[in-house]
Amino acid sequence: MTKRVLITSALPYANGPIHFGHISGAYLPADCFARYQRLKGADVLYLCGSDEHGVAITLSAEMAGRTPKQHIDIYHELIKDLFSKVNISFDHYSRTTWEQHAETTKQFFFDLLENGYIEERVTDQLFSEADNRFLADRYVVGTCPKCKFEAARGDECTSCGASYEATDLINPRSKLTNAPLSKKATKHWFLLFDKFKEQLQKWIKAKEWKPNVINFVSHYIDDLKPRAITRDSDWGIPVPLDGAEGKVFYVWFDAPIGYISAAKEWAEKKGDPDAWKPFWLDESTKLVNFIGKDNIPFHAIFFPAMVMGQNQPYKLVDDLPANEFLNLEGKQFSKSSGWTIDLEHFFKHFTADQIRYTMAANAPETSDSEFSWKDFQTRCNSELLGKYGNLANRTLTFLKRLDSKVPPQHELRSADKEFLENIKRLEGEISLSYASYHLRRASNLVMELCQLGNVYFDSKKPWKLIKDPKCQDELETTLNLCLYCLKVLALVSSPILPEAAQKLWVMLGQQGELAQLRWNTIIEEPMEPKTPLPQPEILFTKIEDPIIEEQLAKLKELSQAKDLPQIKELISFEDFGKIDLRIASIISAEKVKKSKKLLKIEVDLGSEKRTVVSGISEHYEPEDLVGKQVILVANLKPAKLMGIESQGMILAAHEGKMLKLPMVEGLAPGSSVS
Ligand code: B3M
Ligand code: ZN
Repeated sequence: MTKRVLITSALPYANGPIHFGHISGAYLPADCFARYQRLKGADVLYLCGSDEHGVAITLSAEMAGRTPKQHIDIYHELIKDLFSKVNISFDHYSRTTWEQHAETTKQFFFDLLENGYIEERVTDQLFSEADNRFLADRYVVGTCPKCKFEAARGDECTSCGASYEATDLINPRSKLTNAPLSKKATKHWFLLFDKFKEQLQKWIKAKEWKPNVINFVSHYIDDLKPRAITRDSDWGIPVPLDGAEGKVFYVWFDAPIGYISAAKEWAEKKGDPDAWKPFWLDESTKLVNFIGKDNIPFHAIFFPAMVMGQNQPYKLVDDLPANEFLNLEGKQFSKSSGWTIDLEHFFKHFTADQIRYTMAANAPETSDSEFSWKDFQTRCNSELLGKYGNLANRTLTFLKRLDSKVPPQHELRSADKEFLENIKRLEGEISLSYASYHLRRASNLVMELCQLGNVYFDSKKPWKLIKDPKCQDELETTLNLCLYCLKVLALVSSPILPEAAQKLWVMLGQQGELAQLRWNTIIEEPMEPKTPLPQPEILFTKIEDPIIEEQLAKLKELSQAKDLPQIKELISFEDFGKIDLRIASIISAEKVKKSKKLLKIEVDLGSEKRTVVSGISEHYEPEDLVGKQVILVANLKPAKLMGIESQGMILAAHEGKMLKLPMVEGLAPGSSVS
């Protein structure tokens, strides 16, 4: 019986462009696994789609001056396009705004309701009278309840790191309009996740996942509480009950159901509306969710609980390969700060295979890993071109001297037998690595296979054998085996390098699409003598230094330009005149106890002395400041910081994490600055 495998990659939010950092975690590994399983003859369904609901989307859309629909349409297309450029072989790419997805989601909710897992509760949320709507925490700013920082976010404080509910903020305001917010009671539906504790624990115990995942998940299950699965919003799937106007499902309630809807849409598109059922409803299917590590709780706990509460026997996840992150040149990819790769530019100069191989070789399987341009160049030049391309090129070019036909195999010598055994061994290890989600290992072993072929070719010295008529048999055997090695190479590398592998396949005189054939058949069949070999083509091109230098310069330039904050709105001269800036001489400075950042500073303002608390402790030693003259905002309302009243603010200049105080020399304290 053929094995059925359902593979999913996390549904990316259609809320901004995605980058190689995303691709390397949940998409490339899933794609290689899907390609491998297809070659192995499994019945594979590989699904993904855009995650198009949620507050993050409405907020970004509003900030960009678009409707949510316009916003997701833009990013859905952009993301889909990147996936196709990188040759991700989804069987279907859906979106959660597909109308039937709403039906599947509602059915999930009704089953949970019917089975007693849903409860209605009333809680306080922040409400904007001005806009006549409830605001989710991402829309809210206010004063941190802990450190009193005035621009704290709705869910956590960027100054002291505290996390809290938006309703705990002092003076909560709308992030969009600055309108004040007040608490108002609102009704929501809670999923009683705690009711699934035992069932989840039992289920997770039987899994052979990484110990750290099991451990993390078990602790999480112990603490399960009811959670609201609805929100006040007009963007999302409406809650299908009377009295639920203005309520939609929380994005993490509907998103994973998107995996099921995607299968339904796939089935519908291919004209066989029930084709999704064996994948989702048959226990013998293997379900593998590829995700980033930050999505573990949703896939290992919340969604499985939702599935356990259904009347239909949907599959629970079998394997959950959760990857870490890929960084760029030592820092996280970040579109907003320009620390990223311009993809349009990338695909003008480089190929999908080159980036796929580099990401596979650096797959962030056990810890965060790194993309660097230098490493990319080395991988492409020394490995893809120098080992893979070289073996293909030298073998096939040499064969022109034998009429470009596959020569026959004669009696095998011990070196030949050893070569074949090593090919077999590597093929087995590569197969196992793909099957167990060890992409990094698979790509290393592929290079080992290239080296094995190159070493064999070198040791056999066909350029000498060809000169000696007595060595004809040995020559033919050598080249026949080199061709077989290349055929195996094309096969085992094809999940990572689909384009190069197919090209090589054709160059070896093989018929059809490699991706449509079967792994075991290819391995078992020796090279057929007399097969004509077409003119060899270039598999990989060399990446020259200047082009890498250009990339590095571009990265630097983009990130520097982006690091500077935007110039604020224009103000009138009158507005500016309200700020009273003065020269202040520092009399003394000391660290504020229990604070990493704050210094307590006494200054002389000529007419009076002031105490100022300043967040510069990580940049200046107190003793170095004494006697220095700085600029003080002298008419700022006093504020309490760590229990000390700060009577003014010292001006500081920032560049990224760097901070410097603008200083003057030799002016009388209290002199005005304008
Ligand atoms: N969109 C979060 C993310 O992209 C979320 C994944 C949904 S998977 C069902 O990280
Ligand atoms: Zn704080």
